[in-house]
Amino acid sequence: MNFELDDELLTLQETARRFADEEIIPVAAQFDVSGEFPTEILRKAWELGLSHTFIPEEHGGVGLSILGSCVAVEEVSRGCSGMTTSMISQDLGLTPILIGGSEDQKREWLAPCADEFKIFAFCLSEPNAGSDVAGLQLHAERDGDDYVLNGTKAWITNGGVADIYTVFATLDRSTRHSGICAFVVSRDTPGLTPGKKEDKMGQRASDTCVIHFDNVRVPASQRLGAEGEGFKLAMATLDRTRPLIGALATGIARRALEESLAYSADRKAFGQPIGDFQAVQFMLADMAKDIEAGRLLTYQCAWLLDQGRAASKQSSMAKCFATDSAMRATTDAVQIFGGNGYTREYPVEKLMRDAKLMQIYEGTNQIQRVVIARELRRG
Ligand code: COS
Repeated sequence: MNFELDDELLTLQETARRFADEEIIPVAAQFDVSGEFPTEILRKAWELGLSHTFIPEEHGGVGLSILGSCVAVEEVSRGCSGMTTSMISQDLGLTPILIGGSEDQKREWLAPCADEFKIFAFCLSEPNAGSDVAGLQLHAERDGDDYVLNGTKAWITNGGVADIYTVFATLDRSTRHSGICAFVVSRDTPGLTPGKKEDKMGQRASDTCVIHFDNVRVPASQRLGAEGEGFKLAMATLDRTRPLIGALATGIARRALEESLAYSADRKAFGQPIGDFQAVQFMLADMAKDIEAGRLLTYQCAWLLDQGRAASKQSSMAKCFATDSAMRATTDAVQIFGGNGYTREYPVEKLMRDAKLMQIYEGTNQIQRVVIARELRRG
C-alpha cells in the first residue's frame, strides 16, 4: 500500500494550491457578499485543467483520474467552496454524457470543451423531488422524432449560467424509476428558461436557480441511453461525483484548521496564547484527525472508482463523513475565534455557512446513511 501521491499528482496539487492562493483567496469574501458569478475565475480553472476534468483525452479533455480530481478540488476549495462547487458541477453535469452517451454524443457535446469554455448543469432535483429521485415530475412526451419537456427543476447549480444541461424527466410518473429518461439540452433551446436565483446562506459565489421547461422540444438523438435508463444513470453519476464533495469538504475543514492554528497562536487570554489551552487544542486535534480520515475515505473511494469498481457505499461514506466533519470543524473554528469569529471581518463564519450546504446537496447526509445501510444489509 502506498499513500504517496505520484509526481504528476503533486504537480497538479501545487498548481491548484497556487490558483487558490493567488486567484481565489484574495477575492473570495467580495464574491461572497455580492453573490456575483465568478465566470473569469472558472474560465481560468478550465484553462489550467482544473475543471471538466473527467473528459478523457480522446475527447479533448484532460482526462484526470477521479483521484486526481479530488486532489485538485481539495486545494481549490480551501480558497472558496462556492466557486469550487460551480467548478465541480461541470463534471457533475457532463458525467451523464460521459457514461450514458453514445460516441457521437460525446463528440458533439464534450469534445468542443477542449477549445471553448462551456458551463454544464445537472438538472435532477425538483421543487417536490429532492431526495426521492423516482418521484420527479418533469414530463417528457414523445412526439415523432422529438420529446417535449414540461415542468420545473430546482436548486440547479450553474442553472442560470449554463450552456449545456443534462436533464432527467419522466415519461410516466406512475412508473417511477422505470419511466425516467436523461437528455442533453442546449441553453438556447426555446422554452428553457432559468428562473429565480436563490439568495443562499453560503456558497454564494455558486449560481443556484430554478429552471422552467415550457414545451422544450428535444430531438430523440439527445436522449442519453435508452428510455427508462435515466434513474440508474443519475445514481451512477452521483457515485462518481460524491467523492469530489468529500474532497471539497476536506478543503474547507483544512482552511478552518489553518485559520484556527494561526489565530490561536496569536490571540492571548489569561496572559498566554489561547492555543496553549487544552480546550482549544482538543478542537484543533479533532479537526486534524477528521481531515485525515475524510481525505483517506475520499481517496479510497476515488481509487476504487478509478479501478472501475463499484463504490456506492464508499462514495456515500466519503461524502457523509467529510461533510459532517467540515461542519464540525468550521463551527469549532468560529468558537475558537470567539466574538471575532462571528463577524465578517474574519474568514471563519463564511466557512461555517459554506459547510452547511454540503450536508444537504448531492444527496442529504441522511440519504447517504440510507445508501450505506442498504449496502451493508445487502451483504
Ligand atoms: N448505481 C446504479 N444503479 C443503482 C444505484 C447506483 N448507485 N442505486 C440504485 N440503483 C438501481 C437499483 O439497483 C434498482 O435497480 P432495479 O430496479 O433494476 O432493481 C433501481 O436503481 C432503484 O433503486 P432503489 O430501489 O434503491 O431506489 P430508491 O427510489 O429507493 O432511491 C435513493 C434510492 C434514495 C438512494 C436515491 O433516490 C438517491 O440517491 N436520492 C438522493 C438524490 C440526490 O443525491 N439528490 C441530489 C441532487 S443532485 S445535486
